[in-house]
Amino acid sequence: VSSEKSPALLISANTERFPEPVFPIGAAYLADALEKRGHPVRIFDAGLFRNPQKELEKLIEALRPAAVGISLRNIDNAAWPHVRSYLDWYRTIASTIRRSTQVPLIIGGSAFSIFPVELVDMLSPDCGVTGDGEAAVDCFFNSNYPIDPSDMTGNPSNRKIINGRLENLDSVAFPRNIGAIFPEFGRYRTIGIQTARGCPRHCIYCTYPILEGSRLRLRPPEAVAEELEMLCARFGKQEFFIVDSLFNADEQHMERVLRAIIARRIKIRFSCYLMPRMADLSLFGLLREAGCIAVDFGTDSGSPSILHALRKNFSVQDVRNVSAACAKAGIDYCHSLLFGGPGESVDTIHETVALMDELNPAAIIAMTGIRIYPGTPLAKLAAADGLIEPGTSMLHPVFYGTEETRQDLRGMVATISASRKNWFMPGGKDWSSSLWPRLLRLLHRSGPLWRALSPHR
Ligand code: B12
Ligand code: SF4
Repeated sequence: VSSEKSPALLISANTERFPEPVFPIGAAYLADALEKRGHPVRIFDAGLFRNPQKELEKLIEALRPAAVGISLRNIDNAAWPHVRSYLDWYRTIASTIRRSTQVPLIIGGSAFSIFPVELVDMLSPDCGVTGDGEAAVDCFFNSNYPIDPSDMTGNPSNRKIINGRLENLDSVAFPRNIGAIFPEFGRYRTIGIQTARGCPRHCIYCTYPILEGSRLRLRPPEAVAEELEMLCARFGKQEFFIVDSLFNADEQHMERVLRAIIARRIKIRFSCYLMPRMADLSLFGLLREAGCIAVDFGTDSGSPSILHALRKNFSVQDVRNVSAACAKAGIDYCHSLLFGGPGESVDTIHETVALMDELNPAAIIAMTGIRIYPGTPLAKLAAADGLIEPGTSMLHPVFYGTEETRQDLRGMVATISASRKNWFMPGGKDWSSSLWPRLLRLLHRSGPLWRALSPHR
């Protein structure tokens, strides 16, 4: 098959609409890497169609792709107790592709990186890539792609798995011809942008070091600013989400990116995730100057003992300092909380509530029940505590603690939340068919949804 004529088809399988549809940035970066290797690409985003299966069949028929890649972002919504798993849909997509074409099928994405063996077993691709997809694009067009022999042990599914890891991120780029390769690009108002990968911390429940590695790898700040300028000038995009696990994981890098944006005088608005600790609090002013309108702090708890148990590297005083600095800079902020970790009690919940009442942020996103992922310290702890059987698959979501403890916690957090206007519980109801988030988005077009929900507005 001539790859000149037949493109690789990259499918973003994500159809989740809560809190809102997210731009398929993984597929976009991968598309750029494929194009740089001389392979034309077409991106199909299942989340944008009423009947994605039918649209996909039509597209494969019309396009006759030379290879098909599926990007698997979420396994489930991780929101106990209204958990929604997307696995049935992924099976449907994979079988639709297999019925429609004989070309190689490659899978990747964060869901795949967390559960590679299980998803190879379930979806039977020709190959699966964990980590950085850009590092393994050759597997799309080379069936003899050398698979790391260290993986040739145990389950035969391992033999189809490639571990993609870029040494540095200099080659990572947003495709400049995105409008041509992704005709629906115009339908996204907020575009994701990445400035770094990796997290050197080891918070007990977190998958990020598994997904992106423990070494922080930074994109050149100039490349990030240039990309934003290009998206602004060429496509009229003005709203962005910096998808880094923590934009301030390296404060100096964040500062360089912000200064590069400011120097280009680009008129953009963006939001990001920050760790609630900043050595240089004046950076909040710089964030605002560069266009930051909303920050989501991964705070988890207001109890020192829980922060310690979760292995967070900040203190309650740090949380106070960043909240004050954020407010002073005129940036809306929310604190994301995780109730139900090891050691959580009525007292620790009260400590957290007292801190949140004191800070009174624009929004508080409260999750009860921490999802356990394989390879994390929490998985080891849960096994040692007898909460999960050794060898239990966590593909179907498993949450820390007994069902009874979680129900009690949820009751408590629901009562707290009901009497406070800025508290939201994503697991509090099944949002899948709710029109409410969409209506809210129509009324408030800028920034993350929690900002639109905030009573402060
Ligand atoms: C930023 C982010 C958000 C933002 C997104 C904002 C935006 N506008 O983009 C917000 C806050 C909205 C969000 C929401 C949610 N998120 Co989120 N999010 C992330 C985060 C931190 C980064 C995602 C990202 O953009 N990465 C950058 C891109 C470039 O990476 P990537 O997509 O993984 O792609 C790379 C590789 O995976 C690979 N690749 C990707 N596709 C393919 C395809 C092929 C064929 C190949 C070979 C390779 C490949 O190559 C790419 C380039 O290297 C990840 C954690 C993480 N570090 O990955 C969680 C993460 C994806 N989110 C997760 C979850 C659960 C959610 C929510 C369901 C939470 C909730 N209950 O509300 C929602 C779902 C929203 C939706 N509609 O889908 C989970 C998914 C795991 C799971 N349990 O299923 C993750 C992994 C975090 C975690 N807990 O581990 N999220
Ligand atoms: S929770 Fe945040 S700081 Fe902790 S390991 Fe994950 S990404 Fe890093």
